[in-house]
Amino acid sequence: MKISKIEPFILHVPVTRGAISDSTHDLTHWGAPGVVIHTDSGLCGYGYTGTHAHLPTDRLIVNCISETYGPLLVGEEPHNVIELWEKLFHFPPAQWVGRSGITQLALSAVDIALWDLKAKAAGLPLWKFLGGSAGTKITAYNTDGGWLNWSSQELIDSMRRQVEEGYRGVKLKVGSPDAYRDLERIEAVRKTVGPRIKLMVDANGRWDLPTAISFGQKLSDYDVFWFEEPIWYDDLAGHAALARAVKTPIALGEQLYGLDDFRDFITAGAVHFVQPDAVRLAGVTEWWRVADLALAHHLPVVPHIGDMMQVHLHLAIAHPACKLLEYIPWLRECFEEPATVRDGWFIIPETPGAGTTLRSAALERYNVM
Ligand code: 0YR
Ligand code: MG
Repeated sequence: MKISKIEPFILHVPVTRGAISDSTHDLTHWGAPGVVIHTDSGLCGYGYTGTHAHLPTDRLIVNCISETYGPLLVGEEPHNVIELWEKLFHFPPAQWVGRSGITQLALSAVDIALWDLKAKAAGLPLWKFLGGSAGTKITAYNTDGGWLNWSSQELIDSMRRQVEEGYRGVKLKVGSPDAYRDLERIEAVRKTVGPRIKLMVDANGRWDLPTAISFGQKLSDYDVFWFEEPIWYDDLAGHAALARAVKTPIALGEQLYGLDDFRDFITAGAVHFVQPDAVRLAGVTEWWRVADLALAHHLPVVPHIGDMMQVHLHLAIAHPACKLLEYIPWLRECFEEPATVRDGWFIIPETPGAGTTLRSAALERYNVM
């Protein structure tokens, strides 16, 4: 099998109820810049990354895919994923400007498309190709019910609905200018969902260390399961200090771009729930290395799902460090086999590949290229 053509796309898909906010971002659409990798066998691999649907920035990503990586891929044997990953990651002109950010997001899309192809060529869903078993139970926790721009009443109504639907975990966005507002919302949500539901809070990197420490010390009053991205993403020493100062475990990883970053945070004791995202840290290849690293430190892996669950569901089923996976349904209608939750558990996908194959109707409707 040889790669014959690289076909980029950019999807912009509306989010829940028109607009959502966390402490740092306001979104109306989720972006999926990505690539279809065609082969001379007729098989196609699909891979994409996840963005806040800003077209000029998304164009930088697909430009990197098609102009920089494309010529390095055409004519190659797509089964050689690790070798191709190394070739792209270490391509000197790209490495000079990259190693994180846009080049990593572009490499993620390519790597995922290659794994999708590899699993399709084997006729297996990726989780099975990677050695996972069909009896694996992956619990869903819902992030799409706790946005910061919603009123307290909207928040409580949506949290109640999620518990009725069977979710065993819910995430609430915090990081408001007034931390007391966040504490009141946490108290109201804990009252609504009862004592048995996992309640996570996520500040999306907004606070400074003193605010995070004083806020973080109150979280155990509400049995908060984890405190996510409390302070600036790259502040390793700050996270380590916070982890020593508060009882609630720290979760992070969606803004880290590679194995070296995760090694430093993990060995510094600055993270407890490890949240690698395969669409942000250079694909399945790098994600698996990070998950193994976490496993070696006996830390749970709970992927951030910039892909809106598809490939991460396969990875979560296959990797022994994963038991819990985030749920956000924004892209569901785009896929041939969308990730689905029933009674709070993810259904095990059956279709060969990485779960990334797009419906042609979705490509027609949402492609903004
Ligand atoms: C919206 N999940 C997150 C969304 C999400 C963000 O900006 O991207 O909330 O990535 O933090 O845990
Ligand atoms: Mg987060």
